[in-house]
Amino acid sequence: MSTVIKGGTIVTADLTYEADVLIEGGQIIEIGRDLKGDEVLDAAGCYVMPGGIDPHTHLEMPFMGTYSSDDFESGTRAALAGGTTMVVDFALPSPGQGLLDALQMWDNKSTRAHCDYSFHMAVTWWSEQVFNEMETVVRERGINTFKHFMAYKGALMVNDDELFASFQRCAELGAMPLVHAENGDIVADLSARLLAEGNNGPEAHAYSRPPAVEGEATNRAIMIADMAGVPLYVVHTSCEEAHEAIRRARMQGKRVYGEPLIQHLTLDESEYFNQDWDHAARRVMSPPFRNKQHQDSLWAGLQSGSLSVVATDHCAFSTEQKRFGVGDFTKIPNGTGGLEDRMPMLWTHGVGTGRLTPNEFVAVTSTNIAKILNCYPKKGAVLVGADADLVVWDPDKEKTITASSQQSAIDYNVFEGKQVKGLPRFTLTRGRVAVHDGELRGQEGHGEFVKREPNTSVGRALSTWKELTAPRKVERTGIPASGV
Ligand code: DUC
Ligand code: ZN
Ligand code: ZN
Ligand code: ZN
Repeated sequence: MSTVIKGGTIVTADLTYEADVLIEGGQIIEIGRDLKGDEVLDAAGCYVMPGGIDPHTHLEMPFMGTYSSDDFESGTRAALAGGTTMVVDFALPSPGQGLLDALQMWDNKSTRAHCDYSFHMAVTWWSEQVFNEMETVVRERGINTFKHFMAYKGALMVNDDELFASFQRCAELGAMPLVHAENGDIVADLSARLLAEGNNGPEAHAYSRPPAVEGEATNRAIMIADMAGVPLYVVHTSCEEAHEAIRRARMQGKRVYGEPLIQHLTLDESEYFNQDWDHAARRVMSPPFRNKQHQDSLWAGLQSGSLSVVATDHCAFSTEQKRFGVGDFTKIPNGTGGLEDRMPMLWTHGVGTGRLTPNEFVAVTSTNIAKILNCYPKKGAVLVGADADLVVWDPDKEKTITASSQQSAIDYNVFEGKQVKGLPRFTLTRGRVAVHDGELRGQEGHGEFVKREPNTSVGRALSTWKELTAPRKVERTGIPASGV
């Protein structure tokens, strides 16, 4: 059976043109005028774009004494409702647990996915076992990205020696390290001090993680990656200090990528102040929301290309879970949702305001990350032979975001009451219509794991540091006698 998307305007990261798209066997088989198919999807007045890719989700993640509330079923259903057709989640070993063991757990969780998905592998501790298993993860499991937490001291955090060892291993394997860049030692110190002073509310979470904490760690990670000769992807870039480090590195020719979240682009630190406890706690995530200047910096980064990708870090906790932290902000589970709202919110606040063109929108929601993660043009493209992961986007369709109509399993939405203009008319996952005019027709278990090959550009065209500092044998005379 074939499907034709008729009468729309195709928008890719670099082209805008009118054409129909013919789909069969889950792939795009033809692009052109007046195409015919068994099933016809009317795209008049709409943009036909690559489905969104959210490279940063935490579905059913064990974290801070609980599990994030959206699993692969509700999470990918939310994704499709908002025009996202692929998610990349983090397989997270607890310290001491093997990588392959953790991966097995994520394989089991992901069987219910409605759309395609991939994993990043987290390195939460370091040992010969981790070193060895990294090779299997890359070569046999098709995972070419390794995530490192520079924060969450005493839990997930790895130190500089571990970062350096793991980054070098990534370089050998053609993999790319990712970092959660916050200085975990300083966060722990500031948190203890705030609590001791009686500052225990959710606003103290923001005080404990100022922009300098993120800027320092981002700079450090960039330098360590440079010394290891490997590219670097910085997740949830939230402030000017971190953006500045990334911008500078890129101007120096380093392959460093920054990923702002839709939450940081559109919500600011006022969410923590003059609000009731639940409102503020529901917005506790790391890094925290920032002020307007930082938001402007992130938008400028997307416009200029110094920041590459917009993600969500979707990690949803219910109000009940958030209340674990009443009386101690360090026990509020960190995380916010956004999977369903990323595309409509970015369209509304990016394209709708003139800050982004539709082509730039496609680049930062789909195509750039498909290239960075090495799954382009299977994903992130409207091309013959690509997977038919597509969104037929109606730029005139409007709604008010509200928890009562969302797909996510939690009882609130951080974007509650926000008006969006620009929503999917259809979302297709490998040719299957999963959303039609707001009506969901997802299929549990339809999602498949997307393998990603090692990256051949890794380790090349990076720093000259290795040559400059390689030990050289020095012939020296006149060495004074020791022990004088
Ligand atoms: N930040 C969050 O807010 N939640 C999940 C993990 C993270 O780094
Ligand atoms: Zn993080
Ligand atoms: Zn995260
Ligand atoms: Zn219709």
